[in-house]
Amino acid sequence: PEVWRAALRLLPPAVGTGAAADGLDGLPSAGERVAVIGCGTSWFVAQSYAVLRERAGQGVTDAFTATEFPAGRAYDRIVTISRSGTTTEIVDVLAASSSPSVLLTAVAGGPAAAVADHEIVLGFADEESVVQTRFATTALLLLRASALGADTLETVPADAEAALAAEIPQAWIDADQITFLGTGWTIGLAHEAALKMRESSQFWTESYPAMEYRHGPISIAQPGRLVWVFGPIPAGLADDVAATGATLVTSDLDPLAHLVLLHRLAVARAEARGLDPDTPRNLTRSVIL
Ligand code: F1P
Repeated sequence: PEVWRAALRLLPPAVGTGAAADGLDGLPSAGERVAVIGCGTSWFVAQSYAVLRERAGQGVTDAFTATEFPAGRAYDRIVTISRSGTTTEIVDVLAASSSPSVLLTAVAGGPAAAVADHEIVLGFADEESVVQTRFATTALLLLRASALGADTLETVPADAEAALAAEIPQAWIDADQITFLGTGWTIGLAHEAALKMRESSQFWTESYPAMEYRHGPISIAQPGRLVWVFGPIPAGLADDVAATGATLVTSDLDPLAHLVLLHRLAVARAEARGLDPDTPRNLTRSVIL
């Protein structure tokens, strides 16, 4: 929560009420056509930010995983997200693009920064774990504040405190499958939650836009499985889930804080299986080709 508060303090309270603090040069201005690019967790952060920015009326905002960026398409700005600043696909996109670009990273002066026009270093949000939790959520909170205004997000760090203090029900730890759902900007959170569980606890998860759930994925719902929804649940979906016997998980917390609760469940499940949640098998801190 303190890291999130520090991120919010970097921005002026409301959008358009003043210059951002030193070190935040390069964030998009209202009206710009923006591409947001990341890999893995950073791609899901990109997806959430893209929806938030566009729905805040700030301009067309498209998210891509780096290898699928349509190189021929014109954007006013490319926002790249990479904790390590070393991910090869990110470096390749920045090196090939002539659009103004900004990199959000935890580590200054890496190869991605060398080919970006601006670098925003959130070193205070870095973490030792291979699995991204603090950096990714802090980067998203910062980007969210840049689109909506930091004043609208003042209570979010307190919600993270609540998530850190909450009890994790044993039934969640014992569940034999989890499907994560979201709408709008929380779809990225759903994908990120599913990835986090797979990485940290080698556990079977799936994720979808909420209304896609009824178009097939609901087939696997049954007692002993969780359907975890980030943000508002669409009308009728709770009844559909209840009819399957699966357990619905929703929260009054801010959806980003609800993701923190999921981080804690991932750790609990990893520990229950004797795994180290910070160092998943087959995964390194960044993927360099
Ligand atoms: C991207 C990433 C992470 C993943 C793992 C490998 O890293 O795919 O999302 O958890 O650490 O790298 P980055 O570009 O944000 O450094």
